[in-house]
Amino acid sequence: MKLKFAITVLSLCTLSAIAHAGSITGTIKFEGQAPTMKPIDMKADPVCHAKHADEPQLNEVLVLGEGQTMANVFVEVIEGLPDKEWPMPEEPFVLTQAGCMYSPRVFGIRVGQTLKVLNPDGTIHNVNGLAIINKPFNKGMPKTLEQIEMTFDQPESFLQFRCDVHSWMRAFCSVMTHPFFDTTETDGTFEIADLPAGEYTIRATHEKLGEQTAKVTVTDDEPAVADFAFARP
Ligand SMILES: [Cu+2]
Repeated sequence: MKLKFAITVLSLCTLSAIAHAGSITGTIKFEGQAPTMKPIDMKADPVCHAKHADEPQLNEVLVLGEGQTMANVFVEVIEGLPDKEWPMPEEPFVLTQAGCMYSPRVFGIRVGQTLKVLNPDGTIHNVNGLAIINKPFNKGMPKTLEQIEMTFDQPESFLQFRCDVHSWMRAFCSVMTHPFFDTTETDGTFEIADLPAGEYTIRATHEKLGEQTAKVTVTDDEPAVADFAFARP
């Protein structure tokens, strides 16, 4: 994917009091004139439409915070980890469809971890998983079915979820073999914690603006910082 982008990687950080060792942090920003996100027309389903009566729901392809910080960028370690079994979260990961929008839109889950998908809307959704490496699935969720569960048995990046009832609904799930990943929120920041000291390659991926990688040195006593900037191609 050819992208014109600026990338800044600061491998040293001067913060010491608050950040802890063995971590990578950073901020991700959008550079240039940001496109205006349009409201989503949900009139096709009056239940969805009514849930956003006070304020229209904007398209979430690009979600920016103050200073054009970017939400929904998935950051993960892709090289440098020792080959071992990493501890698994005990809790399932929860994806909701409240207000006829997937939340979170972009997320990571572990191979074998339960994904709980909620339908609190009182309308029908279907969860169409366009898996390429895992087995594709398509599960209907009539309004009486408030919860389903699933797991994934293979790592896969940006497995896309769609709802065929509501064409605007999209989510992207990365199925991971380790816990060293994070998704930015509106403030654009991420933190990958508890990393053993070492040399790593990390990758930041946005659903539309592509991916970037950076090499980062993690030490026991100094957190590393990797900032990324994305722009329109
Ligand atoms: Cu739906």
